Amino acid sequence: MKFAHIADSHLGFRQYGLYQREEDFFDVFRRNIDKIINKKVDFVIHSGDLFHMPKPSPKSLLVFQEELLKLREADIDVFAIAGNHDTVMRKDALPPQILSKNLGLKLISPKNPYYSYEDIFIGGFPYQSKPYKSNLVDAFKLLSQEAEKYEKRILVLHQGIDKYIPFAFELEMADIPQNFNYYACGHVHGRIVDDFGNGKLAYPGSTEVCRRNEIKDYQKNGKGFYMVDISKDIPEIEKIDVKPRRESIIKDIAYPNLNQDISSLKEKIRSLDEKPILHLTVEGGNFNRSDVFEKINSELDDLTLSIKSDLKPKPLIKTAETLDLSTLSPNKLLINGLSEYDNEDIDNLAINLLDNLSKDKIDDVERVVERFYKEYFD
Ligand SMILES: [Mn+2]
Repeated sequence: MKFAHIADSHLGFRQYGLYQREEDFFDVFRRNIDKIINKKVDFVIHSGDLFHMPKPSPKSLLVFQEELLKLREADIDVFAIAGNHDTVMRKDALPPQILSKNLGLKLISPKNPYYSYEDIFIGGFPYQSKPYKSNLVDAFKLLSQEAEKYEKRILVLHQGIDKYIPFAFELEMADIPQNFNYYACGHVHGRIVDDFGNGKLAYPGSTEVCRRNEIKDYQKNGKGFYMVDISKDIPEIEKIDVKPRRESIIKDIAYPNLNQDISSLKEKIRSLDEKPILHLTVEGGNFNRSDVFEKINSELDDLTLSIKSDLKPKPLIKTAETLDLSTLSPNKLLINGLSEYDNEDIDNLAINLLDNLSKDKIDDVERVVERFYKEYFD
């Protein structure tokens, strides 16, 4: 008895506002499903964040519908729970997965917290934020009790657990019932397999790279899904890799090597099938930011989908002796401290915040921050 465990496909995520990235997420999802069908599994568990948004675009819904129909054609059942991305945080709100119920999707929800597949219990609870942890703990009592009636038991979750993300968890290890054979988790985008309870606790990770800080795990552990043989005493987990079609490259360049490193990057990029996303850091020299920015872009822009550059020239460190003490003011000190951004808007933001905060004008602060955020990130 084998099943595929997949999570965090984030269909509809248009990273950096680029439609090619949205297509990348669709593409890798389709290839994961093809491989799942190829592996002739009995069923699939999707552990949440199937969609990137609780109100997915018609295209995202369509892509999922097509893949679900392929699985149905192959006689493979699909069980799913909602993650934080595909949940509207409102009582009794329905996740978009519900639209696929009539196509056979088995949605694990507060209304239907568990299913059985032959002698296997498959139960769980959708994502709960930390203040609502008691919902989970209550559900665990019921699930753990019901699961006892089955030979094999799977708990499906979309949560952060303290052991794996110590700064942003909702659940602690001690909250999780011990009597399951497999804990099919989603939410952490890296790949994790651990011993827990009567078996294994696993995060298959996201199917694409959603953030820069996931690149390291991707390079080390790959991306894809897990194929689990639950018939063994301890579930056997096979890591199946499905490579995203586009590479993400992180390169730290010491300024004196700029030319040399750019040519070796060019060479590397020419060997790739798709234009990569490039994360460049240049530091270690007294250089002019806009010159380096221009150089990088003129050399690499055509070869890449997107370049994220972080240019850090050596700061001109001022000692107390060289500082003109007569002109010292809080605003000047603030701007001095922000010199590495070299951005007047950021200087103004800081001065504005300092001014309003020191007068306790919280409403004004909120307005200022909101306006700044809108201009820069919307
Ligand atoms: Mn996610």
